Amino acid sequence: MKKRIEKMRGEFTVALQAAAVPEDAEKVRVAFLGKKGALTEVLKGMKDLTPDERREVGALSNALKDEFERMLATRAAELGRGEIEKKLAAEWEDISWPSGLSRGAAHPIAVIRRRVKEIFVSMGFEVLDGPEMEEEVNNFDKLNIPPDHPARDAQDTFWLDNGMLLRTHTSPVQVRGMLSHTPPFKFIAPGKVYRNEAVDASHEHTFHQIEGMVVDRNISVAHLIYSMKTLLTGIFEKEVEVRLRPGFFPFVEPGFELDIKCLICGGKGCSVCKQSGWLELMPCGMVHPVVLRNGGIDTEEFSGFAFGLGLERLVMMKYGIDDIRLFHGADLRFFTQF
Ligand code: 2NL
Repeated sequence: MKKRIEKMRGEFTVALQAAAVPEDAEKVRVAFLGKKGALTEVLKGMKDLTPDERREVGALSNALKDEFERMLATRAAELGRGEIEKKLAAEWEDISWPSGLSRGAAHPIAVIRRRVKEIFVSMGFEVLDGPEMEEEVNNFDKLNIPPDHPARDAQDTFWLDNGMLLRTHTSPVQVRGMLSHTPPFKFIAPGKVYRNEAVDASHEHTFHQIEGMVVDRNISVAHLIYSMKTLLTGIFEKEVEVRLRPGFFPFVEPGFELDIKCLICGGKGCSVCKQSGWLELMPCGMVHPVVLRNGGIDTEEFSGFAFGLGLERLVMMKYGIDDIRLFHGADLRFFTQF
């Protein structure tokens, strides 16, 4: 009987080592320690032994039972861990491995818009917002744009079925600003604007403007030039030379075209500035008294300047981009440069 018990240890060890999953280990437990298990059968046979033999075999088999249980627990833990490791291995991801997805980047228009806003806010300007679907009065009439002006044509303006339009500039935001503020005030109106235009390298149907306006006592062209130079120095990160030429817009008088010294050749003349040494950057001027009065402002006491900045144009100059259509494109090689 002792021999039989000793032999069982070997059989048990071999069977347990062969177990591959926790369920196999359980089968081994049943085969040896279960109700009809091998060791249980041995213990059942003890009744035929002498008391001395019974004591010896009893101690031996109890010790073996304890040993089997310890081995079972150890093996079950090993197999259980193995299961978890297998699962983990299947789910494993190397978080340091480049995923192939780029982190994305801010759109160049957004980068420069943020910078322009920062510069104006630092000069005490308020940032205004307004609707993209507008009334004809706010987009044209109040701005002193005559009823027969070609800009009102369906070829230039997107008219909507409800009689309204998609704003063609951010000026209506400033009209609303004049009516909701009491002077003195200074604000900018950044936003998307729409023109019914054929798209080419320098024209888009949807583009971005930042218009601005200052109304106070004794505002002159000098304030306009100072503010624009502050803006441009901030954007181009160097001293820029500006000049004003006369320009006509119904909402300003006098009106100007503001040019900057060519950023490429420094004024010597190159292909970018078409040998003139200057780049046309933005229209601006002193707010027309009719427009001020339409905005509820007393022109005896107040005057103001205003400007209209095309963001695409500014960004193209800053980064040397030669096709406006790239901004609406999907070429990531373009967008990840800024
Ligand atoms: C443009 C327009 C300019 C303005 C816009 C303005 C607005 C009001 C009164 C007076 Cl409410 N002026 N805006 C002034 C000068 C030029 O430009 O289409 N720029 C790209």
